[in-house]
Amino acid sequence: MLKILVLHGPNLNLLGQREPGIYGTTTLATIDALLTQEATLVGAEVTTLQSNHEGILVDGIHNALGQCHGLVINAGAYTHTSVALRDAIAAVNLPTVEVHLSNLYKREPFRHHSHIAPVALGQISGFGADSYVLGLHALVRYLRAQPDLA
Ligand code: DHK
Repeated sequence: MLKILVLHGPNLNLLGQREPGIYGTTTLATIDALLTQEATLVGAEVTTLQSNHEGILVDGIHNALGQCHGLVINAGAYTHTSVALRDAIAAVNLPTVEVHLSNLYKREPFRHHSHIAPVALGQISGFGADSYVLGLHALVRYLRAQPDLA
């Protein structure tokens, strides 16, 4: 069974009511339920962690070592600021897919740079809640292609 940790960064707990024109109306609980359901369909198990605190997200990444096969992360605004999250992902060396609800490249220039992207397998941005589902599937497909996990 593939085990995946899904991390949600700051302000994503407010999904559903937060700037719905940008982030949509789907709540975080609905996204987590959707991911749990999708994971089951592909023989994976998802654990989720949302925090508004950088250090808690760093701890979550560290705790995934030896427990999870890969990470899906929407680091929220920390995407653009956090060397600590980037270093945590590099340190555990777990395959990681970066996801965003909005299309970062259609938005303000400060959102165009990601500290996570250089340590991620790839990035999915702009498909709303589906970005998470696509990210989960991309990660599972990547992991299944690894000879030791197939
Ligand atoms: C979520 C946030 O909270 C923003 O800070 C990012 C991202 C974009 C998203 O689209 O999911 O800039």
